[in-house]
Amino acid sequence: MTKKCLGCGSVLQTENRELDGYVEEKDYSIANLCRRCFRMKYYGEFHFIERKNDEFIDILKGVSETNSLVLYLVDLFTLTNNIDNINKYLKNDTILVITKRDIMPKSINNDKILQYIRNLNTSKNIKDIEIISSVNNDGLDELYNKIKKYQTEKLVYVVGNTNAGKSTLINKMMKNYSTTDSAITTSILPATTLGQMNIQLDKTLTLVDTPGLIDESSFSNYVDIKILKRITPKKEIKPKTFQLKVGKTIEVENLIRIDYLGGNKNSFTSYFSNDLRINQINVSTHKKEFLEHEKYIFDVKGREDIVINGLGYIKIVDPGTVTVYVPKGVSVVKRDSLV
Ligand SMILES: Nc1nc2c(ncn2[C@@H]2O[C@H](COP(=O)(O)OP(=O)(O)OP(=O)(O)O)[C@@H](O)[C@H]2O)c(=O)[nH]1
Ligand SMILES: [Mg+2]
Repeated sequence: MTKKCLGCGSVLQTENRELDGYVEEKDYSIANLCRRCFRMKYYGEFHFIERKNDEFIDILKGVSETNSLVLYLVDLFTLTNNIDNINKYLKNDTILVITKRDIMPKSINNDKILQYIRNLNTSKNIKDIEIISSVNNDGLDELYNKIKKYQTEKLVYVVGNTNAGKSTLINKMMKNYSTTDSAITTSILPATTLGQMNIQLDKTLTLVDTPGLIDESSFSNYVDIKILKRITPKKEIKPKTFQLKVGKTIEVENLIRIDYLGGNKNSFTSYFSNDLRINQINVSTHKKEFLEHEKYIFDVKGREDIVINGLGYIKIVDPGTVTVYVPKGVSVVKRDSLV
């Protein structure tokens, strides 16, 4: 009989240490974690995994053949108007769960976030929305009640992009609402969960953890683990406001840069991990490395955010023209301001 890793859901195997689920032969009979999960959990050692999204899409297709309720998790920090793209694969009733509320400033009103999402005209499958923080336990009772309200079968699938916080939520729900705990591996790395895992909360509810969709346009795919740790916010973000005249630029270390090219004196507020150094300099003195980046030009109508996928965003109050330089492959989009 095959055995699964309780951390990532991959099938345990002793043949190939390069593949998912590897354990040493001598440990197989007692192991309940693969080597990768074991090293992550007990030694904080990270190991990037290459993943193809075909697998994720196959899982969604499988889910769409059931009548189960789906929890679709979206990280508030990376919220943009393409959150609905998962619905081309799913027709199940869905609760949209916006995660990691704790890292966003309290000054952002939850009603404003809900309004932003409603304005997107998301698909009819989305029956309800809940904004949560698994870390602070915000919104979890409300989410639990909504699951009970909309649930049609025992199985409820938890899906979303990698790093959205699926496994963290399930661990927390087990802690809160079950007599047993789960210890699914969670980490800042993309693709931590590698296989489906059924986690039974009680007799009537089993949550199914799934591997996430890798968002290839996220910053997290273009940096090493050291930088990934720094760009990932751990605490409530402290926004920084700059009053800029044309010809000035804001740089976030040597990661990205935003030049102010046209408009009156304008207010820019940055929302990035507190660990990152953000400076205002003259456009003409920018660092050379930025020349390797991809360049995007935006005409801002005012009260809009420029979102750099996976890194953060800048709110711009008045109309103007900006140029944004980001590593090639990272997406940059404009949205109505969240605040
Ligand atoms: N600040 C904060 N961090 C969170 C929260 N939920 C999850 N995280 C962090 O986000 C990262 C990803 O969490 P996971 O639970 O592993 O995400 P996942 O969706 O299961 O990711 P994959 O398994 O790769 O698909 C981890 O570093 C978590 O600690 C939250 O509510 N607040
Ligand atoms: Mg996971």
